[in-house]
Amino acid sequence: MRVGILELLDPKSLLPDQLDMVFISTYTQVSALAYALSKLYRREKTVTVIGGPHAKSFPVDCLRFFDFVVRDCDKTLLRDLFHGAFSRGTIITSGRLLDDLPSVEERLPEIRTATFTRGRPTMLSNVPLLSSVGCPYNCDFCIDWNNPYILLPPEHLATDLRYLSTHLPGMLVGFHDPNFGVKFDQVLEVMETIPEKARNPYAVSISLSIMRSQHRLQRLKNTHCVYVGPGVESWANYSHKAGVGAAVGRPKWERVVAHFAELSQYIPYVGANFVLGTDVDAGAEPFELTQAFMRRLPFVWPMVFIPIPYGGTPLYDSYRAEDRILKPMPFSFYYLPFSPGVLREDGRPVRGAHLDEDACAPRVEHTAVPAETLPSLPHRRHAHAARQAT
Ligand code: B12
Ligand code: SF4
Repeated sequence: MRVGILELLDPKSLLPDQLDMVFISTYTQVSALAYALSKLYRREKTVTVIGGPHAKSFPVDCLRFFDFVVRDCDKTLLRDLFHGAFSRGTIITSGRLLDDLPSVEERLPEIRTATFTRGRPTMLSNVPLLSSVGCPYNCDFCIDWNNPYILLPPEHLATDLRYLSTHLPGMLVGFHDPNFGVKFDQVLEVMETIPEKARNPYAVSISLSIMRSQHRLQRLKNTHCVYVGPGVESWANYSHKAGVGAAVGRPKWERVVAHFAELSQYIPYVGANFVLGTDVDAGAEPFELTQAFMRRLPFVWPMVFIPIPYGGTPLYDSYRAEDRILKPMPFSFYYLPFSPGVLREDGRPVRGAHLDEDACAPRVEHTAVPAETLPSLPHRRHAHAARQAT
């Protein structure tokens, strides 16, 4: 099969034959491939289980193709699943937030397969780590909007960092925390226990509000942070996470630009995430400010996302309530256009995208089969507010 520019093997040939049970994790964009694989396996009487972002967003849709759909998961749930505790055709969840993961040492075989080439690390090899789950902010497009921030046991992070510094020195660590360093001092104190020269470089997704002082930026630099990717999102909203209080429009732009310029003095690679096309964006200003940002800060890598209403988010619930979601459209059409940050102008490469104002029209052409509405976990914040709107 052909995926992008890579010629890949038939994915089914990557696993042994005659399996009893197959587990598949996917995000929504490529869920069609996961569905197709499940169909193939079920023909052979293999039991299929789906988990991960797509299963969380659209569990009912997944049931069309899978025997089991898993939302929150842990060892106990898997043990129960293996022992036949659940009936086929159900959505199951542990009801517990993840609070522990296998260590890097335990995951090493998977890390090798995922990121080494011919058994050896390369320049691009990296190790995913998690120091926390959840986030204190509540951006309406985000799956973490109502998941509270929970720091995973710091001693586990310390063990992993020590292991990495001795067994995989110099390898990039990619933190998968939705919002790294909310408990900044606690996380950084752990990182500072590793001798300075032995610290692995690391990359994080982190809010501007967390990187609010030069002291914090210096600590990120000293612990060998090489990439930060904060979300600016929209010029007309999401300002608290950008550390600019209630400022929007040009005043937000001024402060955010100054902050990014400061970041780049401490962190070698800086990205900026934008969400363009929510209802708060109107007229030419969002495009002009985004373009001005790109031109002012050519060393910041801009990523412009079109908002996607994933199931389980307030964005999805409100669009659905307003009948703005087209039900028959397949999931794969959710994702275009996806705007790159570098375009050409008059034949010359420039930083700055010419974004089409019509892309902001208040109209969503994204599919969806209704998301199922399992009761929220009791500890989740604001859990029912948006759902009540439907
Ligand atoms: C880190 C991260 C990334 C990283 C790493 C991605 C990677 N390939 O590993 C980067 C920055 C590269 C990235 C890119 C993208 N991401 Co991302 N990312 C995340 C983030 C912040 C954390 C994911 C994570 O590692 N969590 C830790 C794990 C342990 O937790 P979990 O995934 O919730 O898993 C739990 C359950 O789902 C279950 N589970 C998970 N997998 C499985 C599998 C099985 C079989 C079972 C039974 C259970 C199970 O067990 C866990 C414990 O309960 C999430 C937001 C979030 N908080 O989930 C977004 C998120 C997953 N990303 C998202 C998206 C859309 C993308 C992109 C498609 C964006 C784009 N357009 O390019 C790309 C995809 C790139 C790719 N090829 O994977 C969406 C997915 C929504 C959806 N329904 O599809 C999310 C949810 C963010 C959002 N918008 O709300 N992402
Ligand atoms: S700050 Fe980031 S992780 Fe937190 S709710 Fe907003 S988008 Fe999600």
